[in-house]
Amino acid sequence: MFKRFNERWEVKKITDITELKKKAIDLRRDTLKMLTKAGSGHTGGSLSVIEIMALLYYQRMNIDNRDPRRKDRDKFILSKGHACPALYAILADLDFFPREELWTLRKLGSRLQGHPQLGLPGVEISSGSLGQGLSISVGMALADRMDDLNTRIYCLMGDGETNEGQVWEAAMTAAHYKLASLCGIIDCNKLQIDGRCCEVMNPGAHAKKWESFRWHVIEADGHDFKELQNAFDEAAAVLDRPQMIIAHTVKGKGISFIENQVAWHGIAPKKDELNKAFAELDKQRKALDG
Ligand SMILES: Cc1ncc(C[n+]2csc(CCOP(=O)(O)OP(=O)(O)O)c2C)c(N)n1
Repeated sequence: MFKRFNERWEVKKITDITELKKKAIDLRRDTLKMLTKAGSGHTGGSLSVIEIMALLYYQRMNIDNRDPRRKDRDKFILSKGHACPALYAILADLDFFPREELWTLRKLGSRLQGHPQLGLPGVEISSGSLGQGLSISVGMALADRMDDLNTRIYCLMGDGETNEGQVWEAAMTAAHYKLASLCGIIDCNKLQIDGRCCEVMNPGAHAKKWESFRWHVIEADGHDFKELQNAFDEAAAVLDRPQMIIAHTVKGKGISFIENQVAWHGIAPKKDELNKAFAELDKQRKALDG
């Protein structure tokens, strides 16, 4: 039933960048299909996080689909919970739960709700109320340190999400406790629910802010696997403070008519739009196959 990849951790590792790119295309397909079947959900912000999450899940994290709550696992906190279709696509692909369940997204009684809920294997926290994930991550990093566990905690937030004051309490706490096992990522797609971040509530310069909070800051193209690899390598080498990767992304990445459109924040593709999107993804796949 489970895919076996190495002795210690039951995780499918993909090191080849072309293979990762192919995986990203497959994940976009599943994400879009899920949303279309549900008839609602967050398309733009699910598509912008695909490469970041694919790199973590397929290459970096120690996780175990036979024992999702295993104590010494690395933890991924999807603080921008509305992007959960991307998370579900990955967890199903990694056999944390049956793939058929993907098509129950947002249905009554489904374990795959419009925001992640504890109870679905692989989901670390119930999220959706923005601003809370980093505080929870701080708690997890402190707890794992107390238990002498050599784990990494990854927390993915939206750039709009950083409007929440609680984020900055967590930022201060993580630096105070020198939580070097904590790596935050901001999906910096420059849009949020109803407009451009700089117009709704301008967060200013992300990098300078996190640096002033005594985090190690790294900027990267959030769709470029090589840059992301380098960013996560650099982060892992930091031993005295938390790290923040500011990942520059495009909301709706991969589908021309969804990219950079605020209107696609909280709607799902209709059937004909899904077909158009699939045609674009097929083209991208062919280009990779050479
Ligand atoms: C506490 C809270 N306030 C408001 C919302 C409604 N909301 C859902 S998504 C969103 C925009 C978030 O923007 P961003 O973090 O940039 O996400 P992305 O654009 O990447 O989808 C808002 C305000 C929420 N989920 N939680």
